[in-house]
Amino acid sequence: MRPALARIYRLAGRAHIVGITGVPGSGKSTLVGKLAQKLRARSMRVGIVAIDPSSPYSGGAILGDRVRMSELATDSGIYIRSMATRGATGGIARAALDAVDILDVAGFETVIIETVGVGQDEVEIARASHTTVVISAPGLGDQIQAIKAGILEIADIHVVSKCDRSDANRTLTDLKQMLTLGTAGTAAKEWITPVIATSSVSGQGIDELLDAVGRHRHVALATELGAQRALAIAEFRLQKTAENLLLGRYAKIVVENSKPLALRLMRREGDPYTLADELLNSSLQTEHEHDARSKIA
Ligand SMILES: Nc1nc2c(ncn2[C@@H]2O[C@H](COP(=O)(O)OP(=O)(O)O)[C@@H](O)[C@H]2O)c(=O)[nH]1
Ligand SMILES: [Mg+2]
Repeated sequence: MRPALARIYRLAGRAHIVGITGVPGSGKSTLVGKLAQKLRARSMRVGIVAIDPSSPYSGGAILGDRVRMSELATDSGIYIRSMATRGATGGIARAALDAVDILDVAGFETVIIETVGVGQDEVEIARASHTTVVISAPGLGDQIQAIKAGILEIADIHVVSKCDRSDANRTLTDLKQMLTLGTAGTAAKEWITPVIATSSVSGQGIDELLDAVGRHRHVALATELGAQRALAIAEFRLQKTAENLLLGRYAKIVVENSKPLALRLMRREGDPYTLADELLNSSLQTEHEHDARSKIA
């Protein structure tokens, strides 16, 4: 598996990776469905990685009516991968990033990642995508949810969804107000973060959103801002993979070595910090010995 993924990574790098985030129920999956539909109509191939086990993507249900569903079943221009997996330490799993590479290499021009909408993956998505879309929705509490989640700043594009609802205007005004308060004077000149009102029911704003995504793609590919982002993405990928390898290597050994130390901890012969240090040191030692032995063998 690893050699294959390694080769895939080196071949990847052509797709435009778009992250979609927002709290559960904000309309991410529905919007992704609409975007995918539009992109298909423009003959673009779309890959979707949904890091959300509850996404209603199975069986092609994503694009609405039955006729569409049967069309989709034979449409090789769209591929949807739902992954229930999350990273061992929360956040976006390494496997999700690998899945994006695979779709990239398979020739999908756009790969959309839909996040779960809770926890660490919300912040991480900005370091896994070229373009991050943050969704705020009316009817989910009277505050802009993105503020609470700490993801207001990660948006390249803001969306206020469900604009067919009468309370959406309030959300739109609140969001715009928050943005003028927060980012005065700090905006990069290459890109001004737009705020787009959409409705997956009426179709309002979907074209506008796609255009903004397209314009931001250009920023991501052809500007200094984009180059900085690309480096941040690579850094994240490296850290994520290292973290994964680290856990994979030590998890078992740590478990094996922990019993005697736990006994000492229970008897209060040591404190958690000192003993945890000892556990890590002895595990590293064991790992080195394993390594040395496998090199001799
Ligand atoms: N009125 C309205 N409801 C929507 C819209 N988009 C999604 N919804 C509803 O909002 C709920 C959550 O949608 P979903 O796409 O699953 O949100 P997610 O959890 O963010 O992926 C569902 O009941 C949708 O039918 C919209 O544009 N207008
Ligand atoms: Mg969803």
